[in-house]
Amino acid sequence: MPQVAILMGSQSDEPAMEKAAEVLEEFGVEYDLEVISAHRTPEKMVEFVRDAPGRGVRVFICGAGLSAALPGAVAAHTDLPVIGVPLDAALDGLDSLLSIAQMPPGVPVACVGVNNARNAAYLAISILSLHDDVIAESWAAFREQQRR
Ligand code: RP5
Repeated sequence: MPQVAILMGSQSDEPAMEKAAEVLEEFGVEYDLEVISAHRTPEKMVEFVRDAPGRGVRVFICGAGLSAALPGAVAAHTDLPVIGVPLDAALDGLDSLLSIAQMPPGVPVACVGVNNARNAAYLAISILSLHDDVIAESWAAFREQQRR
C-alpha cells in the first residue's frame, strides 16, 4: 500500500521529483507517483486526493513550478500533511517558493527548498516514523550516519 503520494504539476517536473521517489525507495516506503495539475486537470486532482487515504496514503509530496498551485490546492482537499516542492521553471524558482510557502493560516503546506525533492521525502519519512517502528529505526540510523 502506498503511504506517500508524489504528485507533480507537469511531466516536465518528473526529473526533479524522481529524487523523492529514489529516497522513498531507499527507505522501502511505497508511493504513488502521478502527474496531476491543479490548473489543467483539477477534477482528477480532487478525485485522487479524496481517494488517497483509502489506499493507505498518509502524506502528500507535491512539486510544481511557476504559480505552483498544486500543493495548496491539494491541502485544500485533505487534512493529511502536504509537503510542497517549489520547482525552478522560471525566476530561479522564487515564484514557486513564495506561492507554496505563503499559504493562508489554517491550511498549512510544509515547503522545502527549490528543487529539493529529496528533503520532501526525508520529511515524509520523519512524519511516517512517528507511527511506524521500522521506518523510525531506518530514519534514526540515517540521521546517525549523517552525524558521523
Ligand atoms: C507548472 O508549470 C508545472 O508544475 C511545471 O513546473 C510548469 C511548466 O509546465 P509545462 O508547461 O512544462 O507543462 O504547472
